[in-house]
Amino acid sequence: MSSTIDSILVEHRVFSPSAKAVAGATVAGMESYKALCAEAEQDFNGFWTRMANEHLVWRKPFTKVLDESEAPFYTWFDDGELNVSENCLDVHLTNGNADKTALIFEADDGSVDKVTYRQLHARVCRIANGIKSLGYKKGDRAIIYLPMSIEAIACMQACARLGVIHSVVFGGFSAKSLHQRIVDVGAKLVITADAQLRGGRAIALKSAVDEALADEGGDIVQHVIVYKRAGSEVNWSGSRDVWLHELEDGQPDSCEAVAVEAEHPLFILYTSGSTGKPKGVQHASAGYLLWASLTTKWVFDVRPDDIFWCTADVGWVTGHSYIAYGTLAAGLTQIIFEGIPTYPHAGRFWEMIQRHKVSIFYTAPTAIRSLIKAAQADPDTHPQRYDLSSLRLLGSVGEPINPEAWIWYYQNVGQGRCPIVDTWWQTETGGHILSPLPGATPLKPGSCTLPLPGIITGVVDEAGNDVPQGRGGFLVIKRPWPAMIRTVWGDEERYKSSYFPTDLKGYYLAGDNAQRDADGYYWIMGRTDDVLSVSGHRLGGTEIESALVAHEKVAEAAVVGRPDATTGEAIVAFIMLKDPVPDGVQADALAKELRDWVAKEVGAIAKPRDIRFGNNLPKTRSGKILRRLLRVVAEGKEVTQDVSTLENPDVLKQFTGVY
Ligand code: 6R9
Repeated sequence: MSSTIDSILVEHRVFSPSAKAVAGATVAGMESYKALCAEAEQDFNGFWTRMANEHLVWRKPFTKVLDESEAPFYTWFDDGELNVSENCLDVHLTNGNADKTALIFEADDGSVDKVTYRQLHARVCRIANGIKSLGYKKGDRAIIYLPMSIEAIACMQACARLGVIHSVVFGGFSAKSLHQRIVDVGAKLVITADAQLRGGRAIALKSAVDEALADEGGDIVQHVIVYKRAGSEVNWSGSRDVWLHELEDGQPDSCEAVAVEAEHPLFILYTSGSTGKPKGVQHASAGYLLWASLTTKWVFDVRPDDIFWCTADVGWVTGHSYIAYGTLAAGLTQIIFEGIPTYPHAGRFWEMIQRHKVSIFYTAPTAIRSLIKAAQADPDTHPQRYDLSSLRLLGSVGEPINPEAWIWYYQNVGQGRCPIVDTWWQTETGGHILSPLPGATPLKPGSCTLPLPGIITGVVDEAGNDVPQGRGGFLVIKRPWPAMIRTVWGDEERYKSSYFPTDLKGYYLAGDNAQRDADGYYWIMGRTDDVLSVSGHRLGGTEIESALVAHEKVAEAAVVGRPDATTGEAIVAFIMLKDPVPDGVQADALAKELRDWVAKEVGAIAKPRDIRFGNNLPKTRSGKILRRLLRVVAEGKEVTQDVSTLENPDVLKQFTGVY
């Protein structure tokens, strides 16, 4: 991380919002921002009551706001009832948005399909009726394993309409990971596609589902709904498998939305934690939707004619809050992109912004960095070759954006005209937590600036005391907020120990290191645990280690991140083999075998970039692997730290070969 921090310190420019950005903004000027913060501080429950009444449609009004009696199991608006899908779709049938385009889908091959809010509503209703006809109802769990498509969003919304709790699994995860999630969540229904199309290739999805269901415990699944996307061949189980188009066929265009309690789980999304298997982050209906739609309106400063493009996949939380829920509730027109940024050429993003006249573009630093590299290699893919005059606002999410990338993004994509909102948040927070407001906050490249109104954050030491400005510490959220994680699905102890450790004054522990500057601005300095951020994707080092150790030739493994100019971090695996250490061709072959193994066990996104073999791993006398030393070795640097705690200091010398 040190290279990132060093470069942060050399960029001192501050970019204040232009008069144009302030004019007509949802939150216009710092005074308006401060007034909202003050309102929340003076009357916390009153502030959230006002927001929940102004931004949500309730079936049954709430009388309770925040209930802290079972802390840290907080509830919000507990006695109220609503339906999330009704708030995202039905509201637009009567507010003038019915014939507004909701989704513009651009396929991998460039073909385009559009639906209006009225059409999307009808589609969601037909799918919901189909799901209902199979016998699923409120409280059942469904796994969604679909490519980026109108169908993926419609299926999420259809579940929400019925109170069926969904858990979306990113298409890049393997059958094994899928199986783990199906069993953990107790899913009776799986919704998938025959295959997904990316970069001109069809990648099978249905066969991964078949494989997952064949494993122990997979037989709890009663139905697999299959969206025919690629026309690929699939194996078919007559009693279990149903084509989506046949299920929808003949279903009515309307479907009564089921009113659910505010705290009814809307979805469970698995994310990597510091230890063991992924955690099922459980979100509630009302509080989550309130914050997803409120942050959409504030942070993206939504205007009626905006064309919004978030490049995330619905398999991640960003795709939940800012594609499937908050942005629909806010009535935006959105781009849904099936493909990848480099196909058929690395100018694809800029070409799409030009083609669809995108006004708000929200992406990850890793994408920006890889497109900078591509533009240097091939000037035809440089954003300046495209007409990007429709852009008004840029966003960044997923990992720290280094000032160099920030400035490039600002100058070349935003043409010096568009504010950049660097949004810090997590799967667990449900929506943005630290972020500038484009019509108010002066920007400092590399900083995600300040907490949003109603959010009380801090940087503290091990005892929960605020650290002085300029000093690093744990990023915490001091007061509950409506979109916070409610629990880890099926594991209340893990929820408590991961996020509310004793000694921390009851604060929510984010797992990131941060520091604040003299203006109170937050600078994120990376994770405090072994969670890796690879191309903006959150992966658990422990998960990858367990996968490696499960291979017959591996005795022990340690996985660390090495800073990478493009992907943020690259995965480096240190492997202790059962047999003597190979070299040359044999080592190359074994490294390939292990990479393929990880792809099968966890997913292709988790493949180690570098593999280093040795006869032992550096350990303390009590047997703990010293990953901080391996990080130094992974960077190709010499270890200058104190190695006196090492049982055998010479152990570090053996990892010379990189495969
Ligand atoms: C939304 C999302 C969460 C972790 C988080 C932090 C990192 C996210 C960031 C950022 C610096 C930003 N992170 N946004 N770091 N600046 N703007 O990414 O959720 O996948 O759960 O990851 O990502 O380390 O703790 P998730």
